[in-house]
Amino acid sequence: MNQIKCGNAVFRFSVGPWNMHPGADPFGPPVRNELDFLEKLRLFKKLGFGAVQFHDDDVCPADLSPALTRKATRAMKAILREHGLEPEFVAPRLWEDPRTIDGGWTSNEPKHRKYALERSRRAIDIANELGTRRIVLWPAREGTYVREAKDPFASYKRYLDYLNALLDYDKKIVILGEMKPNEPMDAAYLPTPGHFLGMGAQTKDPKRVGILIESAHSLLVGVDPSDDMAFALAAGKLWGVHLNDQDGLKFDEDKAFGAVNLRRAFNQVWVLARGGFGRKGEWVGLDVKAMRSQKQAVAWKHLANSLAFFEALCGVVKRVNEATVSKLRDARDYEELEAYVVRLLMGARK
Ligand code: XLS
Ligand code: MG
Repeated sequence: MNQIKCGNAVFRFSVGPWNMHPGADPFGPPVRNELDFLEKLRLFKKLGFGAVQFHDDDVCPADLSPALTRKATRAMKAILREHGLEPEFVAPRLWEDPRTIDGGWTSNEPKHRKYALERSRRAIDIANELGTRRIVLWPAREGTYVREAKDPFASYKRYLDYLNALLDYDKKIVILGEMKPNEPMDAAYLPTPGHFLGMGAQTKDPKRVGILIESAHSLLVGVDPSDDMAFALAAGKLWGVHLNDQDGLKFDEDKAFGAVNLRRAFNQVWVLARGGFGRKGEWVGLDVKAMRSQKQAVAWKHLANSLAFFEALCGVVKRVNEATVSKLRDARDYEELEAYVVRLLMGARK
């Protein structure tokens, strides 16, 4: 299960340590113990993952000196090697610190913007030491609760300056924007992958600016995730995915991939397979959370199930007869095309 060949694609899987979490939500405290990090790594390996996604402070606390950060990062690198896992990316976690209450690089407060930039540079140092070029930006608080709180022109300029500053800091890193339209803020600047690529094109090095698409984030915009993925793939910009599922326009649920809408999940796998995802070393990442009601001993099943559903959908993708699809498209018999796909999902062999 470590690798699946499907269509033009080679799928290998990654996961973040926050995907095994103790179940706290805005309305209640943790209900499970935080698992020891090494236990998580053993479990990830056992389930078939090949890489780990990191926030900077998943590697070591954010306030360590540069020397201690380097030491801790080297230790983490050794641990990963021992467990047979690779680092996929590092993402600066800019949304939990008191200095980023009102955002990092779009904060109105200059000293807070400075902190956000310094911490992001440090995340790049960690990525280098760990051995990955990928920096993921999930711009959690780069937006507003009320429109008038920040000057949008100033915010867009700060956004661009920030991206340029990161690209300048290290000429080898690539930036993957993971856009989400809302939550925690009411409205994020650059709510979609298209917005981010639009700004990426204005940076000093557009070829190092790409996209990580999370299924639930597309759904929160009301857009089909497979279309977002195809859009980025067609532009050569899909450098990461966070597969999960989402039941309508609510909070970001991070449900197991395929658990809500199998056909929607199928379309994502089909697009990734046709688009040759993974052939340049991209990882199929999960970003899923166990339900709060899940007991400790089985709070890993959301990961196992997501992988199993993905693998089963690869099986469905392999059974798609492209000639049948073309014929039905040519005849404009979309009812039959829909029925064909639904029958495949219900187990039909052809
Ligand atoms: C939150 C995001 C987050 C990122 C990593 O909605 O999905 O978990 O993937 O910073
Ligand atoms: Mg995510």
